[in-house]
Amino acid sequence: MSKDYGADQIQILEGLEAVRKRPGMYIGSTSSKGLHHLVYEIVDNAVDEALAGYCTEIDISINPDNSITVIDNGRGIPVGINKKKGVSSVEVVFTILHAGGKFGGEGYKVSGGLHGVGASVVNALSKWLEVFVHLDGKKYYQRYEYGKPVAPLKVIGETQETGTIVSFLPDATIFEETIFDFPTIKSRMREMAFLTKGIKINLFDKREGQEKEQHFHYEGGIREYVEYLNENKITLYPEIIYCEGQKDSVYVEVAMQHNDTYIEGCYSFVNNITTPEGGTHYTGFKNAITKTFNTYAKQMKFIKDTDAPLSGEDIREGLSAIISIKLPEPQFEGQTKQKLGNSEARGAVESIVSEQLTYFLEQNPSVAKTICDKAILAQRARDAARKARDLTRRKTALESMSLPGKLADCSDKDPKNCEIFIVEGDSAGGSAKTARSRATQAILPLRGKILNVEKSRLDKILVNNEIKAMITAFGTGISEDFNIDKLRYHKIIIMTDADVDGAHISTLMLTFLYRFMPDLIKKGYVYLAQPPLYKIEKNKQVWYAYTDKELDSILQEIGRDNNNKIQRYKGLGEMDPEQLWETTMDPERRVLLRVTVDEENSSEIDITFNTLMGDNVEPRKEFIEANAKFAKNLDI
Ligand code: TSJ
Repeated sequence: MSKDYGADQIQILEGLEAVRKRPGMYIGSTSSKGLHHLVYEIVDNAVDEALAGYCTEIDISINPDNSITVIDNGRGIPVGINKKKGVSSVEVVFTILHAGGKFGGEGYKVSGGLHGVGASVVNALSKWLEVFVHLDGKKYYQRYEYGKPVAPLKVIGETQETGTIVSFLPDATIFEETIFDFPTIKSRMREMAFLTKGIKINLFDKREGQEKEQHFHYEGGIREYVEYLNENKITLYPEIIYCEGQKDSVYVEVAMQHNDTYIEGCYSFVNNITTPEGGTHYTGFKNAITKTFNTYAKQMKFIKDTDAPLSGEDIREGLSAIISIKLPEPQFEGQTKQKLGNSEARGAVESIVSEQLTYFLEQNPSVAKTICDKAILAQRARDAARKARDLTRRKTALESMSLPGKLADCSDKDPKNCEIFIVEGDSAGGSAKTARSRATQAILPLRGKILNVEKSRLDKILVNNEIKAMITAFGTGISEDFNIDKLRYHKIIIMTDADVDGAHISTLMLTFLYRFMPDLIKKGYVYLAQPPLYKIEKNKQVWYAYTDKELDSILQEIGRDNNNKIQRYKGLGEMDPEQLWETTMDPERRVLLRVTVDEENSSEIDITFNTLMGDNVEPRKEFIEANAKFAKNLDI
């Protein structure tokens, strides 16, 4: 017995050592992303307890020392000695890899999500971790350092409550980033609360000077999630279509509602984990709605038997939907392991949605007609767009589509060296053309506001001159035709005025790029130029300030007196070419923001801007300036 115990201990330590040696294998990365996964991993355990029906409330705190505390009011992690391992079940949870549901004896089983890597990985990657279990009238406590128990679990007092409290401090020698980001945790917790109806999730930031809290509680679950997705949009009907059921041990929940945009916003989850690449459950959903609407539209004679059927895309145009399934042994496939593979999920979702949606359409004929009408319009627009695109495709093939007339191209033909400035307005475009370095900098002036591609159908988009000019200048094609190898410039720089209109135009530009050429953003080719806000002159010397703060510090330095001449730039047009060059375009001196997207959080697109100074300077973390909730800001 004691010999076995010793062998087990060694095995455990080797297991945790493996996690510390190759953290990326267990949590994906040691960047900020991996750091935040630690929190989600612990919260998942508490959510599992809620799914099992024993926990109603979870508190998460970011503590002043940047450690995390998670508290639930569940049953408490079992404290008895695990027969096989010879230590408490609590210690098993925190020291055995992949403990979730698999380890022996006493019918111990994690209920809901048999996913994730478990609390032991968090423990292994923490400088310290403390657990309190409230159970059977007692308070139990144990502490670990670098994954190793300091002492066995012991009773430290009495309590009438039940629940589990876990605190941990990520090991700074393992993570590149150890500061938690409140908005990141906030949006994941909101998502968790939507996906777990009825649960109360309270999030606290207790760090000095940034104290704040958020409370999430949705009795309507994913129905409220869909309301949230459509919050700033015009919906086509007031009802949320909702389907729920279980088949072959797959529990299925779907909620959906159309809005008046042309964008599909369907998000799928398996055991509360997002599946950005979809998979069998999402396929089942798409099959179900395509078949059900076609059957209904034919039956009601909205479309003739001889007409082409409505395509899935036509029906999903403007659809916001959440597909959430729970199943015991999810298999994830694909490069990023984000695509569900279980075939039983397809059948379960397809049959539950088909049956309940058919019933809904029969009960709600006016909603059904609204959706069918919209899908039929979408089908016509798509036909028109296809024709327009076939035309451009043929052009590309035959006459290699000539570059737009307004483009002042650069002479260097190696995309790596080249950049294109998309400039608002002809006059600023003129200055930029004069100012530029001809060899490597191309200028494309655009006139006025560009089309909001989320509010227009593809046929309109593809005949818009501004958009056509960008597509041909970039050289990549769009959507299915997109080919990044044909990109003609490795920097696409959006240059607009530093005012509200300019911000609006940048947003519309980014919307277009994100919807039609998302890889340009994902691969880091898209930038925003940063024209200065102020010019300060004193005794023939000139300074530029890019923010109000910078203006302040410059004035501090040179003294606030009457010899200062301060000019506030209202637009790029106010600068002469030389000024534009030295403040905004010169690779040696300019400030650029690189645009990135947070892909984990697809239902809430986060476009982030990272400041780059000069060309050869590394991104400077302390400079991360703006974090715009992109999807929510489209209607400014
Ligand atoms: F795993 C963990 F330590 F990270 C953790 C677990 C962290 C937090 C905040 C909570 C939990 C947790 C685990 N809360 N509730 C539970 N429940 C159980 O472990 C449990 C309790 C009773 C039974 C039973 O069958 O009686 C089974 C389980 C899995």
